[in-house]
Amino acid sequence: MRDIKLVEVRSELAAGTRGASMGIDALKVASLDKKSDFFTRFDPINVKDANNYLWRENQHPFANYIDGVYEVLQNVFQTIKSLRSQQKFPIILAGDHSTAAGTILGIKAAHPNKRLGVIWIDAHADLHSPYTTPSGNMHGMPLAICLGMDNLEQKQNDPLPGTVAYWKKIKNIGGMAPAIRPEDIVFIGVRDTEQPEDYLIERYQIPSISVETLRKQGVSKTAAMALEALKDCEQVYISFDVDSLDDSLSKGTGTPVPNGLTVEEAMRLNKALIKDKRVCAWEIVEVNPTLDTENAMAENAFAVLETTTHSLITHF
Ligand code: HAR
Ligand code: MN
Ligand code: MN
Ligand code: MN
Repeated sequence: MRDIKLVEVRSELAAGTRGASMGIDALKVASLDKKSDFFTRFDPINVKDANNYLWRENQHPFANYIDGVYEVLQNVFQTIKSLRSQQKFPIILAGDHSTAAGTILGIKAAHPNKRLGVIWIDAHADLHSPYTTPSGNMHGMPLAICLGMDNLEQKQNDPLPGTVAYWKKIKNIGGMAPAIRPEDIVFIGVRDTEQPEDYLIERYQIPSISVETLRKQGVSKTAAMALEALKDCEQVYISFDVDSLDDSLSKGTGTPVPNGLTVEEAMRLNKALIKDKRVCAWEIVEVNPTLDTENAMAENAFAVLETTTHSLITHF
């Protein structure tokens, strides 16, 4: 039996559009509309956000609100490190995707000697640093944080010294950077990247399974391939960004992208992946109900959340 702990992080600062902090509540509304008892089964932990920073001026071009994001990531880190030390299985509901860095660093800190693999289901690669970001939005940076990679070869920006100081502190949360190696990442559904990210994917040969390939070879084979690519890892974390879904199904997210997964594909994929005994945490992010119509995004995301959790409960 897996000892599941639901973790709620109303993160918001790292997205470019306001509203992702309300994503968790939109998931709860979706569960009510579906008459699901999902949320009655868990007593969630609430991780403290730092959304008050939004009423101040952003001091950090090229890493917006990095001072606040640093606080949130530290909070997520502490929570996940503690849960993993107690062998609990965190299911994390978060706003913006920057929180995934706190999750990864926390998993690693609880078991520093276990090699950690990451399955990143997203339209985006989230490999930017303040030196390469096209937007300054830190939800495009969590994997660079965990890899400890600035990608200076592809430098586009000159972040302020104060920003660089925070960036160093963020990469060093937990004090054991880097938490993951590039060869221990697998991308699924990534289809909207910038040149500096393409450079890293190419240079480190990070496997990236496209929606087209997934469809051609089927979901089961894709799941098996992803897990096989991480065969040297003793623990695996799965990050599900809802913009991996097709833009027709994900209007209620900050950065929808065409040619994505169907809800059915996402459900079957996560269901299959989570049956691997090395998987130790699962995260869903980036639902933004302020951009949505009739809560459609949250309903799609909730279907994935419920199915994946059910698969975890029934398999173990
Ligand atoms: N790569 C772009 C940027 O850094 C867009 C990435 C942000 N979107 C996300 N992350 N939701 O997956 O601005
Ligand atoms: Mn993302
Ligand atoms: Mn994304
Ligand atoms: Mn490998």
